[in-house]
Amino acid sequence: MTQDYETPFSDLFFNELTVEEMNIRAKKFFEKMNKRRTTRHFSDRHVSRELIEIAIKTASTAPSGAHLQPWTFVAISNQKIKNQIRKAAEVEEKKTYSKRMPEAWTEVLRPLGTDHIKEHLSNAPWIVVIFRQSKRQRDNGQWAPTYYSQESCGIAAGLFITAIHNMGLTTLTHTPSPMGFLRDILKRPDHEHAMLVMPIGYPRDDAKIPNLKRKTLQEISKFFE
Ligand code: IYR
Repeated sequence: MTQDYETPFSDLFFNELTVEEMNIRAKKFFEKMNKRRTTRHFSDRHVSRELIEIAIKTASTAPSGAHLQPWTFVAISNQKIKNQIRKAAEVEEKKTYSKRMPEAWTEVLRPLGTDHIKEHLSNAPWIVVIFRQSKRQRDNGQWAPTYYSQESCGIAAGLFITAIHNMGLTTLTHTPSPMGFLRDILKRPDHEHAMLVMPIGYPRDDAKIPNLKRKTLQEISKFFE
């Protein structure tokens, strides 16, 4: 069924490639993404606001439930605010690591070597916090729900991480728990929920990554042909 609000899926949006070109691009992109790793060791080297803006715009190309785009990206380079966020995150994380995490959780975190010290929050030149909007406001001011906001923001976060990696920088998906303090510090409204904190920058010269292996295709997939 064609509807008058639809525009053609023209070459503005879709360009068919040869099968050969598809294979070349697919492999190249996989190789690029397979080199993405997460480090907690950031340098304080300057990164331009423009690059962060482009990463946010890339993230916001994500599909979302009913196209409500239920996300707000708060980008912080202000050192005082970064310090404030680090301090508040460490207070919560100290309680989480020492009291709130059950053994089944610490068991899987141990090989990653994480702890409550969050130096990446004050060292990295930028921190971007993704807030998920659980409601939307109609033009007349009334409130209404958003749909699949977790999924939508998860997809947007994936695109953000990909954009950062593609531009030659690194980011970390940090999840201080609980995250309520971010709404207070960053003055976001009640219907916005902090979902991920992502420091962005260059890795430090002595940056380390954990010794991890990715699961094989056989382990992660099943095909029915
Ligand atoms: N949120 C804490 C703990 C943590 C939890 C998981 I699951 C990780 O994969 C890594 C860390 C933190 O960000 O340190």
